[in-house]
Amino acid sequence: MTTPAPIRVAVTGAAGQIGYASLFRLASGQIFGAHRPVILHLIEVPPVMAALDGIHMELDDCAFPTLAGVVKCDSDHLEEAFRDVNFVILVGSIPRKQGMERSDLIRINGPIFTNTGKAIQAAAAKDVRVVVVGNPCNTNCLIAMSHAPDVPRDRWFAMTRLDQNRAAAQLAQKSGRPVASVSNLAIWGNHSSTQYPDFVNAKIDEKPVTSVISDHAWLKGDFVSTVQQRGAAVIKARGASSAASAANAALDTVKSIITPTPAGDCFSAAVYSDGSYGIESGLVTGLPLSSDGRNWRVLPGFQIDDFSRSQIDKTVAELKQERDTVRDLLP
Ligand code: NAX
Repeated sequence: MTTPAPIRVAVTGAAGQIGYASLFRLASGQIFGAHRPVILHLIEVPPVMAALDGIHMELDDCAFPTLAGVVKCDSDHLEEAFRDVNFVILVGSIPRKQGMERSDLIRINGPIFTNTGKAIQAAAAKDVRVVVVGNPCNTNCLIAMSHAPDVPRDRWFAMTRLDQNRAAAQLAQKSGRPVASVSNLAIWGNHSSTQYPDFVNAKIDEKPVTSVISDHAWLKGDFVSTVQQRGAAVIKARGASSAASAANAALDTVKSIITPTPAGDCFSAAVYSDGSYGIESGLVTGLPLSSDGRNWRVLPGFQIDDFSRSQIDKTVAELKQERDTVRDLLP
């Protein structure tokens, strides 16, 4: 059997908590298959480059048969960093600190994504796909893609998968069913406390969640708010923000993009809106998606009742506000 060409995967913020928790699974063959060699491009800010040497040693020490190479680059040399990469996971950014407003974070992290978008356009492989994790991920994705107009819009994703996974876990626990029985679970809007985890269209054992869980007040109340506030709850309990679960969700996103979505199911990611479901076009918003393994589409036919509409409108309004905050960063 001939060995397939290696896939090049770049991770920014590679020495941070999410980066570190992602690299070993990317290198191990779990994500792209046991026979697909992987070359990792590890990207960090210059003061943190020494830490990448240690991570490189650890990757070597795993002796993964699928790891075909490691490229280390600092963020002052982004074109070199993204040279010929097929997948990019953009984690590198400053996490929100206590007392920091969301608008402060946008102004600090937004500029990182202008240069990143330009460098991806200049250097990445023609088939590049990009998953933005660094917050505010929807708006950062919008900034990066706006600076890479030659990279088709359907290659850009912002991560709402952690929210999908969190929501699935809550529904499974409430219904007493295994998490694998939960399907068709969409996250609408922004990856923030306004996001809407859609229980109306979700299913448990192929049946509508609303018919399996009779406590509809819980669905509209605690369920939605628990998912919206889960990141803050993890920080409070752990003293640090979600890391392994966030890395897991980033890798789930990659797998969902490259794997056909089962019939009757969807996966959640934020993508460039085309006006579907009455959401203004030109925003990066969470939508229900389906992939055939190469291309994806927004799934039609999701039922939007009055409750869902009001939730979606609220989170989309926040996305518009974020876009307006960074207008000067959008060419
Ligand atoms: P860490 O502070 O542990 O790691 C971030 C890393 O990025 C650091 O090592 C830093 O040196 C590096 N970095 C900063 N600027 C960079 C640049 N310009 N180029 C390359 N690297 C750069 O944070 P971590 O916990 O890993 O979180 C990273 C980002 O993910 C944050 O923005 C965080 O808010 C976001 N998250 C997004 C989630 C999502 O669901 N979309 C959930 C988890 C997480 O909160």
